[in-house]
Amino acid sequence: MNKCIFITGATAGFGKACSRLFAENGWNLIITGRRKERLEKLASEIKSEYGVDVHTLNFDVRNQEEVARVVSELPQKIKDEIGILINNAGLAVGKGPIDNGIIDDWNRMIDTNVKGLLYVSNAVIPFLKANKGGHIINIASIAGKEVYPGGNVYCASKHAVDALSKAMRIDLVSHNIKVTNIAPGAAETEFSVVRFKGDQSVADSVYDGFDPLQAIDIAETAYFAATRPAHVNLNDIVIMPAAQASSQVLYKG
Ligand code: NDP
Ligand code: 8X3
Repeated sequence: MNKCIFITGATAGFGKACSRLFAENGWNLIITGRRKERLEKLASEIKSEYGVDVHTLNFDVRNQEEVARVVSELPQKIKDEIGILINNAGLAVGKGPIDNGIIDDWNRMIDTNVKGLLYVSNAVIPFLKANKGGHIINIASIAGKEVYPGGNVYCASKHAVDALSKAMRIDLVSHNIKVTNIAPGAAETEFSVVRFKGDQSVADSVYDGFDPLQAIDIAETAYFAATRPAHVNLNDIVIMPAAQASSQVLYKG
């Protein structure tokens, strides 16, 4: 397996934790996100802490032309080393009944979580094929397995990710490309601050009274999946806080 990993959404949360963990284990990185300053700060920290190569790509996954152009401009030497793609960039925007839905919120979720994942995959898969194999790890959600009140469009977008993981596995098996779907429950990242549009107290209340997952838990899961022997693939991993029995059942003592 080539030791360069392409991680979307590395400026925060799961993507940032994956970047650090893979680098700590000797992987060169291509890390992406819209917030350029954060990306470059992370790259420089990782380079000095772990001595690996880090390439930053600054794009919005919703912009197909930009995704295709920026990825195609990577130096050939780096393209030749890509072995893993983690499709992580994503978000929820708002939570409430569908009849009060805000069209712009719906578009942001579908354009980012579904179309963005497709655009990045479309740009990167040719390199995995050229490199005679690889691994795609899609970050889905418990919201892609279940539907909960007010989750409508976010849940639909993550059900789409779940379906795309299955479809990619079928379509790419003959190219020696593994596909793993990771479906986390509640994890404390910037996810809820984004979902509740900057309202920190509502975001904090999501995690009150129980121990949520942390970004490192997802990074360790992705790393475990990525480091199985060549003949083994983990197709689908649901990872939940111990206190969360389902998307709606959270035990808060
Ligand atoms: P964070 O908000 O902490 O991180 C999200 C990352 O996605 C950021 O790096 C952000 O970068 C990037 N991103 C968002 N929109 C875009 C865009 N349009 N273009 C490029 N990058 C984008 O959230 P998490 O780490 O929690 O979320 C990561 C993934 O995990 C998401 O797909 C989310 O749906 C999923 N997930 C999260 C769970 C949770 O409870 N936290 C549970 C289950 C799944 P930037 O803003 O700099 O572009
Ligand atoms: C994020 C987890 O339960 O808020 O995907 O949908 S949840």
